[in-house]
Amino acid sequence: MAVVFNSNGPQVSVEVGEYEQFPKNGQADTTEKTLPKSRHIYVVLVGFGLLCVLQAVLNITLRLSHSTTEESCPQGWLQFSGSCYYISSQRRSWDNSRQDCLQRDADLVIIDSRQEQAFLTGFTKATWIGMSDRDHEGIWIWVNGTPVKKNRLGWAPGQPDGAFGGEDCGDLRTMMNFIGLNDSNCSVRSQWICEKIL
Ligand SMILES: [Ca+2]
Ligand SMILES: [Ca+2]
Repeated sequence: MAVVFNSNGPQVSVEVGEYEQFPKNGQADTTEKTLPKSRHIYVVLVGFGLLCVLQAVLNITLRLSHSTTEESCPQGWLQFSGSCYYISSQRRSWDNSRQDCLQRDADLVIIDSRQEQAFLTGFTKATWIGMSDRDHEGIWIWVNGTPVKKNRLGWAPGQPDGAFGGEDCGDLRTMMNFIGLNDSNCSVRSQWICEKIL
């Protein structure tokens, strides 16, 4: 009897001990859980606030960069792929055309690609562009000193032909059966295209 009672005694006391500890732990857990929850909400709110600030900064910088690229070309100039183009309505010699471009903080157009050539084709029947072979006959140089890559651009049929005892200045033609680059007499009066790189 006494042994059983004794052996049950510790069991009971252990059970009681466990029951007593459970609610304590449970209470402790709930109080510990509510604190991190409020901290969690605080962190989320601060994070959200920071995201809003970031978004606002991004919007402002995007609008600024967008507006600067939009306003970069002077009025009356065309924009294409990072350059501004002025197409004259007057007609002048190649040298006087270039002078006009230089006065506009630009130079006669340098055509770097077939895409650029395609964009500039069709505005006029003939327009001066910034290439010549004055220094060495047959060696075409752009106004910035770089060589003209003849095969990368589209020449008008049979051009350059150095007709009429030498044609040292380049123009761009858009005429019936005569579309593309051509060499022409530098003193001929033509329209011209200035290019300003953004
Ligand atoms: Ca160009
Ligand atoms: Ca020619």
